[in-house]
Amino acid sequence: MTRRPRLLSVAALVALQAPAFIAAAQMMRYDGQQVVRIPDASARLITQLDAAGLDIWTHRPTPGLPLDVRVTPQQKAALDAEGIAYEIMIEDVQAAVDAERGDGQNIAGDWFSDYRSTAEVSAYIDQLVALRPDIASRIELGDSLQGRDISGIRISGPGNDKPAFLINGCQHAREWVAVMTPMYIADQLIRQYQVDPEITSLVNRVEFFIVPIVNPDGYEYSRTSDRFWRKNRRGGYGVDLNRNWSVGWGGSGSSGNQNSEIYRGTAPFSEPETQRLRDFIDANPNIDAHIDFHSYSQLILQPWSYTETLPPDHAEFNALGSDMADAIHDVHNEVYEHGPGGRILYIASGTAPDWSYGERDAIGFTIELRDTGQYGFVLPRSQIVPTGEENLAGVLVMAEHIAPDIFMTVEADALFWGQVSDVRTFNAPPGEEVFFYWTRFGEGSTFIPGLGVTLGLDSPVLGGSEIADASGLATFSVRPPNRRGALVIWIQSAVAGDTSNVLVTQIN
Ligand code: 0X9
Ligand code: ZN
Repeated sequence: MTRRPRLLSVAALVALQAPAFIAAAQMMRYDGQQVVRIPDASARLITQLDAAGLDIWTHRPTPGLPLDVRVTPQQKAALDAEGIAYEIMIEDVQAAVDAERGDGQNIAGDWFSDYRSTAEVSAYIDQLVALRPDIASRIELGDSLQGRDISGIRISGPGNDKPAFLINGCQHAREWVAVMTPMYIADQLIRQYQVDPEITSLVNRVEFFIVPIVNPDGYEYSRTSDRFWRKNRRGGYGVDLNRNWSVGWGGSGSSGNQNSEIYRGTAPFSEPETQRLRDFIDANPNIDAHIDFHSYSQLILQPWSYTETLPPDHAEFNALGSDMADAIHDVHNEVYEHGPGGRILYIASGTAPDWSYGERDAIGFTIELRDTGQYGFVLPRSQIVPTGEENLAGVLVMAEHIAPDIFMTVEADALFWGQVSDVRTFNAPPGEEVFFYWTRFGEGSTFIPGLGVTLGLDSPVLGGSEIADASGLATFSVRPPNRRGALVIWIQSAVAGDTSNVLVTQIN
């Protein structure tokens, strides 16, 4: 028996390409199509499939890692004829699309029970701002190619000069859960502010910028015409926005062919959408962290994407990636692998996070959201909230990383009943008024509206305030009142926007 060479004829595949049938409603249909997973696709086969215009859903040329591709019955027969082994991931693509859309009506009630249009996302941003105008405002990055607004939301508690965190979604049109996840994060940062102590503290310490839809033209096209559209709408063929950034632009894992799903465009930043996001990052040089959300595969991709070479900060990124994966796993037991994108996924040149890291020295990660291929891009609506919940946990870990908690420390001399002793606060902002609190009760959480901070104390008593000196030291005189009550007291100091550690000390 002779073994056929595993080389697919590009001509055969192109000839077999069946133009998708356009229904009366102008929504493309995928009757008879399937998504198959080729377990060990070679880099060469992937290039051939891409050149033949096949719709590669996720590509992993590393031996042993799977490649998912959407095929017509004819294309599947061509794979069979070439002896290429595969497993069927989605039996009936049209049925999956129909199930995702339900009866075409939005489910009433919770906003996160269904995928939302650009207009609905925009209106919800306004609703969130209206809930908390003290910490939230709308941001506008400018227009897309077809003149749609690229909008977002800024969320931060009182105070200035904070590290900023940019979270964006939907460079790729068909990755719908990558719109809903940034929106879920925005929703929770606002609704849990002054409710959840960790979120309160992080919103006080970090300036969050959330831009859910970088590619509104492609997203609307995916919603109304072709569910599996990926790129922007340049010339009808489209440019892959995540191949249009300047770091590594033109390298491998991108294509100069307009019909390729990874077409890089004519030059770095040839597209208005990438220009808008780049200009926004340039206008906010305090951006220290950036997550670019995509789907699917459940991956936390650290730099670099354009090369397998490890970045100078690899150890830091790897530790952070691991902590994020753990935090995500703790929520719903979902596994997200982490590692450098160019190593654990595939080389992709001209991506957004490589630019934020390479050109702006921010921590630039890509997160591939749910799932691992059962539904792929057509993730059931019931998974929107769980995906948001687990990724909020990952985002909080990255936020902690750029804004380490507690820059102030509080110390006390030995305290005696009825006797004056000193309490000192270090590392306070020079010239700022520092407030000193104490309580007799164990750790809890109490929000102090005037300062915008959450203390780790139950029923705190304001003990006094001092102006920090040039070295950041503030000294308070304390006299524990009487001998009754607790033998220990809890002490904490605070300035606008931040607090010290909680000191638990005994009264002698
Ligand atoms: O190819 C992309 O742009 C991203 N994957 S997706 O399936 N959502 O299109 C991943 C880019 C991140 N980096 C690397 N692949 N190295
Ligand atoms: Zn993507």
